[in-house]
Amino acid sequence: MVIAAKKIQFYIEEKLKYGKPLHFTLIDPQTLKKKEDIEKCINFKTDAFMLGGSIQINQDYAKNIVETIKSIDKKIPIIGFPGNVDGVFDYLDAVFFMSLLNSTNPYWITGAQAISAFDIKTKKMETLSMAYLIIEPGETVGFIGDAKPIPRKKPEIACSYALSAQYMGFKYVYLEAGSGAEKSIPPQMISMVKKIIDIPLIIGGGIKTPESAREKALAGADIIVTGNVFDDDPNLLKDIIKAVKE
Ligand code: 1GP
Repeated sequence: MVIAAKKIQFYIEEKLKYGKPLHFTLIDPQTLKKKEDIEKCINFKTDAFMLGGSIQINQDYAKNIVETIKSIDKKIPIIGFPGNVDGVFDYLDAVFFMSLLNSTNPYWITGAQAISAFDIKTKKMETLSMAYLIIEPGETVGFIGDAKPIPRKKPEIACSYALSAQYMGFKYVYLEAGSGAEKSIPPQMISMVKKIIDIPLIIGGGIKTPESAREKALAGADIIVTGNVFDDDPNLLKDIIKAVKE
């Protein structure tokens, strides 16, 4: 039996041992990206790239982005963040094998995963199993994923889902407010979930400022994901990444 080596999982575990949160840059391959902007992210010390999105995925752009990142830095991980079965791009270092646990549609919980599994095996790609939880407002991914978003004021519901995810064997929990969300994940929810689980906690959606990133870090996030900032103002990533790690 051949199982893809857990190199990226090891990379993340080793970095988390330093006791500081990590920053991942999410790139949505809806559009092509400038090499200089990717270079900035790497120079600002983002810890990994995630590649994916919910709609209008362009395979050629995804390939171009992977090649651009690797032409600058061969070692920085590129992890797939598939919004559907077409999101397992070639040449990724690993893929988040995600289950949208609070979807109302089994397709997003186990269906798309079953369809993708053999493709991932053929590609010999490392998988990082992740429970994906949509928190209000949920934005596009909440709509597409038929989610029943967890109310912002009900951190105990997020805790119950996150703990059940750990018991089911997931390696990561991601609390997602949705890309472009006006309101990001509340710090109280982050700290309560962090206290209840032992696996790394990923936070994303609507984090646009260093202050917001810092708030998530202080609340207990292990990995902070920003997406839109890359397209809107890549220079701001310098201060956001600093705020995550200080
Ligand atoms: C979306 O959590 C990510 O999946 C990133 O969200 O684009 O709002 O940073 P933003």
